[in-house]
Amino acid sequence: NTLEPGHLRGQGGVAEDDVRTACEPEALKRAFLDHLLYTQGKTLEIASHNDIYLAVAYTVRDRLLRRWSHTSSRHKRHGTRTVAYLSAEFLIGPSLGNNLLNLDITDALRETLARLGIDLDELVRREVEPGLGNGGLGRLAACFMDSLATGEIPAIGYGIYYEYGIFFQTVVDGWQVENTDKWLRFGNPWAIHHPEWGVEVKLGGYTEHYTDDVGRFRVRWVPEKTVWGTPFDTPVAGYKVSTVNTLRLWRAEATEEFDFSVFNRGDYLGAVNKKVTSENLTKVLYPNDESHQGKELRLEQQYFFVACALRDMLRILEHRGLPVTEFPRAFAVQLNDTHPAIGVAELMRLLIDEYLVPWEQAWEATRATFAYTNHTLLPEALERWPLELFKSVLPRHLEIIYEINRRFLNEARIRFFGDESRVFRLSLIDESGERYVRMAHLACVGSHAINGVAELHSTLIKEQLLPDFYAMWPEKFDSVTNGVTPRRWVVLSNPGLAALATEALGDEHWIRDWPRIAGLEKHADDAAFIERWQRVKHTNKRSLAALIRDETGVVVNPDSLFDVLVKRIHEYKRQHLAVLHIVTRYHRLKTQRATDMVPRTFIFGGKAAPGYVRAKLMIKLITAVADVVNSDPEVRDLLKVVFLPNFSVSKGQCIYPAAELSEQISLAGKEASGTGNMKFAMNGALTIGTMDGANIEICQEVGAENFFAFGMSADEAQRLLRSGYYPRDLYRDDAELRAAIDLIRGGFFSRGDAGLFEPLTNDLLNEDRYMLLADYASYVECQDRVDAAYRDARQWSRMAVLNCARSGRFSSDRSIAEYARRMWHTSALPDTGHGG
Ligand code: B1H
Repeated sequence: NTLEPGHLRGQGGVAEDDVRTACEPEALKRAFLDHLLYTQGKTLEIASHNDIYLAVAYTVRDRLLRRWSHTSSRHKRHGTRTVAYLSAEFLIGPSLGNNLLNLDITDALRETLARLGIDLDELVRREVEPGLGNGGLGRLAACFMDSLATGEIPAIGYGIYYEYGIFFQTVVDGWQVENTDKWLRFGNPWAIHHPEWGVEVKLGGYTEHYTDDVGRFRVRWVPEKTVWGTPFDTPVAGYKVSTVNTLRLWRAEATEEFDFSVFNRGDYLGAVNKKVTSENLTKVLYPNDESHQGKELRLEQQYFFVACALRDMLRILEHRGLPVTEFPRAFAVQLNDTHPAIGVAELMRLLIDEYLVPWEQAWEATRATFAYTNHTLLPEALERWPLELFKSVLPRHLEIIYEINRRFLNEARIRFFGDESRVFRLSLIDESGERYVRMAHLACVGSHAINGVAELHSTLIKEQLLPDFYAMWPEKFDSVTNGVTPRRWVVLSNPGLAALATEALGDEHWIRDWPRIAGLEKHADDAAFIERWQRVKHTNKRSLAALIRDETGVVVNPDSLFDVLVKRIHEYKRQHLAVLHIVTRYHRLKTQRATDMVPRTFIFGGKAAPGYVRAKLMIKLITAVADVVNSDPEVRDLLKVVFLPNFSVSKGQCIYPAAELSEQISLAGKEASGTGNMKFAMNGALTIGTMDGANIEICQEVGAENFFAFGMSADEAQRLLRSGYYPRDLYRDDAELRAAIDLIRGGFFSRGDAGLFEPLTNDLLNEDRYMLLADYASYVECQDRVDAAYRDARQWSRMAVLNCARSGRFSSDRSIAEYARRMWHTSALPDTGHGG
């Protein structure tokens, strides 16, 4: 980082800030009142909360746009390589607080608005967030956008402007109920629609092969339909730098208002219907985290946004006066999982069919352009499209994939002489039964780099997921451990900790250079510092307790240990293992009068995919146990269980800073990385976790003595599975485990309905794919050690400080620096303030 923090003088101003975008209190006031009147058409007297919010947001946006236009012209002038981050999900969270922070105008605006009787913090708290992602993968893309801008790396995020984001979760009688997330209802002030950059996207139909006038062999794709894609641009500001990058999300529309041939036949409704069908394309985000559904609309969504993105990059290239052959030097395209992997075939199609580039040259350019990040090893999440479906949506792409495959397999046959079974396994087409296109294989052959998202995950990719590709191209495989942005996850979420860090470290450099947080380590034994640390944590716990009371009616004790498990609900993440532990505690309380137990509050949150029956039953189990435990007078304050509905970015911002124990209890080998684990550690929670994903690296960094590790390693789990795993034996031999399972399946938590949780308990006894029972004893024993450690408040806080101080590696700034250097070959393009 060569930049002086705050090199933008005065409250976040760029040198050329004009009257309109100046950041002094007077200018902010003028701008706000102008927007209120001239954009919203209201005076302060009659303005609604939303009018005020929008006028404030527009005031902030003007300042972003000013910097954004400077950034664009600087990028154009220097013609440096731009990162195009392709992702079906961007879970950016609320924008106002983040933009104020990065522009460094929070205090000025707060003061200005206060004088008008407006509470800025209330506007920030009440902002609706766009839920354009499912979980970790989408949130990672958002953290990366923040780090790219902060690192001043030219970048555009490309994705989909879903009209409905991830569903809104409520809990009724203990069951998850989904409600549509109409996030655009009151307008989205951050995005600017650019219909003039619209592109036409073809879908379906067939291909025609012909020879053109000059005797060249050509292919024409005759589509069944076309849709029109237009971008919505959201400026993404870096932290206290002048760079503002772009998040460009595409919405589908009908190509023409009416299909006139149908219209003229008098079928007015049919014509309108066609328009509606086109618009369905970007209507809704698929809510199935980590489970692939071979739905036609989903494939269309993926192709749609990728086609729009690549067309857009070609437009930019042309605008810069560069020939198409310069594409790989102008853009580094990162595939966030296989959801945009069709881009490999689409770029080939554009180059060979539309720009008439010879195949070999096009292929070289394509491979130099793309890099692929894998995010999961779960077989049910790996994307494969039935061949017939694929052909009906993308007939030309299937031909191109066949040709890529033909050439690739010839190369493989030479490399693996005589090994036809390996060639069969490598193929882009799965022919073991019904035929499928394997998207991970397409992404692999079409990319120059492939990475996993944590060290263990990357190793397993090489050894188990793609061993044949690894044997062929070992040099392509890499590992980049995930990270999260300390701006949102510490500075915005935990202002108390931020103030303490700045004071202890003497400056704010840690905000852009997170490893400097290591400086807190030398205060870990300072009694005065520890006391302040504890006060911050306690304040955060009280705010979370208030939120819990407001949302669930449950009153929790802020002096109890806050033990938190928030993430998507999935069997491999094993929320039900946490329930087994809670039931064990309850059983101990009832049978042993264990009065010396450390009072704990177990806080759960997370959404289940609407069609994932088992996951929904897991929510019901959590809430059923909560109901019984919370209303048992004998339990008093020793045990409380809450399920906080609708876990989201905003909820996370309240939860992570208040947590003391972070539950990361997936079966080792199943969680690719995890990123929540990092947010907890940064905020000074200790982790109880398995040796899975990035937990392993967190444990390494913070030290095993400051981490509660339990359970089998990935190796041990696989060996046990291979040697024969009999969960029922474990049940038979462990009295506490038996008691816990028996309470659940006996109907104790379901008013005597013994059948309710049987799908869960039967599975645990008979198959237990995620080996909860194998890790149960180790988990419970580890939780007893947690109790013992928590009794010494001073020592606990010391460990908490060390967790935070040693989390330096888990900033997304570090992840982005690794991608930039090793995959993208891009570097920062900072504003030198001399007109570049
Ligand atoms: C992750 C997904 C995912 N891995 C399919 N895979 C989806 C797959 O809608 N879909 O079809 C949506 C999401 N998400 C997560 O990525 C991993 O489970 C985490 O371990 C990891 O931290 C995160 C970011 O790398």
